Amino acid sequence: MGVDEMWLNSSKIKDILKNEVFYCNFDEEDSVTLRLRSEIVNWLGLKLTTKQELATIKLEIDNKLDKNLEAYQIKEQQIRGTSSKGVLYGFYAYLRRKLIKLPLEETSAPQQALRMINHWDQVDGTVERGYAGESIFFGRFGSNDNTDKGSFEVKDIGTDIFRNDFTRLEMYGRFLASIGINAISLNNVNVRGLGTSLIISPYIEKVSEIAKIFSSFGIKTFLAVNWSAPKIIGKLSSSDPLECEVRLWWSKVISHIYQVIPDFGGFVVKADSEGEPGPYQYGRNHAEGANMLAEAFQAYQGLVIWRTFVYNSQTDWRNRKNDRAKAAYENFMPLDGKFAENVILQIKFGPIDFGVREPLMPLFGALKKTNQLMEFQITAEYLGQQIDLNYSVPQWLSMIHFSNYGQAKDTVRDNSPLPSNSGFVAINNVGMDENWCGNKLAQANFYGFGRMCWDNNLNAEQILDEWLKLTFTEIDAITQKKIFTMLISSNRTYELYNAPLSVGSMMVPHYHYGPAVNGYEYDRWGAYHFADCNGVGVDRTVATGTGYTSLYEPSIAKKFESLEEIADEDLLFFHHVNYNYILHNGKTLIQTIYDQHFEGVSCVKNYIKVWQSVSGEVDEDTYNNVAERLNLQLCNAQNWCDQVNTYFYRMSGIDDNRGRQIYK
Ligand code: GCW
Repeated sequence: MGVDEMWLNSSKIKDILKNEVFYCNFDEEDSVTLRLRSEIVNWLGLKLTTKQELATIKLEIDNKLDKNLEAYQIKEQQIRGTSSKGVLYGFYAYLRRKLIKLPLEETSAPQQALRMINHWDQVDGTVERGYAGESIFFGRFGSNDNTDKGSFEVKDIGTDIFRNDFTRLEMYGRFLASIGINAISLNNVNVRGLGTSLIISPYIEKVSEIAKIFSSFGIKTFLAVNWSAPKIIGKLSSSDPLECEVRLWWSKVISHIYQVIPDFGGFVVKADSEGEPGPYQYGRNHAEGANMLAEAFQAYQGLVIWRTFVYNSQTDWRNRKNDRAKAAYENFMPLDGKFAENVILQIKFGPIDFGVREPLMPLFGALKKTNQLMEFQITAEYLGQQIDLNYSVPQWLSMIHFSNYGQAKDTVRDNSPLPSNSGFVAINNVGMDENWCGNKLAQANFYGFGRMCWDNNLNAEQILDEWLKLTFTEIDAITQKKIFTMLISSNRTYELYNAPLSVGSMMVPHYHYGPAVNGYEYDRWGAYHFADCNGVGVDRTVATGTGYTSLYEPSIAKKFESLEEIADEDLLFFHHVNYNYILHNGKTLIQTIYDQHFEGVSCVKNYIKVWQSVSGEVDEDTYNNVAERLNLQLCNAQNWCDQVNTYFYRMSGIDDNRGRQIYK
């Protein structure tokens, strides 16, 4: 099997496109050239002139169409755009609509200005939290071990850290453009070893080759930086953002980057987080840190994307008043309005860390004077790592549509003072695996992320239906429905056996796959469940707990605070209750824990049966790939069920009222 091209892989499209490199030429301001062979144009049914083998098609750009410079209109077999990028998106929309047989008429503009992908790829070729093979950018090609991730010492071995597989990157760029992505950062936010030097020569010149490819698909390239770079690679004595020589060093580095990559996007910064250096080391706050970089970027319209994942990862578990969920809010809310216009805060959707159920991070809605990006994780670090089925779009959309401090139609965009500097960002799930994502069905998440950035009024069902029709063009409606049913329920299924009623954090430390009920309980990371013989859950109420509920708008705070009003599935994130506590579902807490875990296992058994019934209907590679992973998922679900149920039986001494197998 050759490299799969995600939704652009179906034989129908492939026959037409025959691996043709087709891209937009953005050189001319007011027109765009799509290089397409004549048979493609004929198949598309576009009214365009063609020339022998290769057709050069001039498409009209209409700036009056919409103020949004990425909008398109498909009408009377013409694609028009408010800019060349609009035409590019219009082209893919046309292709999509044609394949799923929708009317070839549409006017559309993206809802989110920034639609960004973060790679956590490292210069030694590994990918932090990557479950689909090695990095598509970097590899260990040098004769010596070119990085030492544990130390900040830089060993210079030249530029053979790059993979130079530009065919693959072209495919990737095409896929990204086809789902509307317009920004990408290439390297892990934990920037270590040689990775620190990507921003300077000779590495930045190689980055520019990659950036050129992405540029041709309308995508801006960003790099993650190490806050201490002035000390580490600049050999300065300090990285204090208020020191003149530090500011000068950064502005020189940034000005050089723009000489090499004129359309460079900017930096992504993880500072003062999980051991990474940051402005706190010098007694400066995050606004002082970010604004220092922003100033250097101003002349080039570059951006500083500053992450808010800042919490004390050295917590004393003995002190029940500590609450990691409050950390980002406490660090950043006092700085609202203090960030420069070209700074954007990148904020994880929930207050802990991409769990299968978390409430919305309370900074959303509360921040009104700071540009924002909502951060998602497509790579399923805590959600089954692309072994277990987990179509996460339903969960993401519920975060986007949760309204805190109401009114805003679009929480992120409408609360950002400069809406063009706001949007959604996600950690991607691709690597060198032939199907990019490890699990073929995990492509749905990547596709879905792009689509929800473009239009978050689409619902999870629509997006999934679209993806299935585009990806499995050959299968019949019944088979499609079967796969649909598996995927649409998969996030909930994972939740059933992973985290009882949103308690979270019962997974194997560091790896985050499989159960270890007390794995984090007596550790420094601030992720606890506080189970004892009387009950379980984290009391985050104002009345008796950490007071986290008060960070929300009063009507929401009241709902979370109150046992009568809180939804069952949110219960243990906010309250510590005893095992005989009766939930809204009419059952006790302990019985609900047992029932959910058994139900989770039985859902996975059912997925296996359904998948067996599609054998012969989907292609063999996909069939085997998913079948193998479903079997692993069943072991995982069973393991969770057995360990969690046994643990709570031993804690509570209460039997399952249906007498099912619980190991005692
Ligand atoms: O979820 C945690 C991950 C880390 C990651 C960190 C972050 C890149 O376990 O691997 O580091 O989040 O988001 O910075």
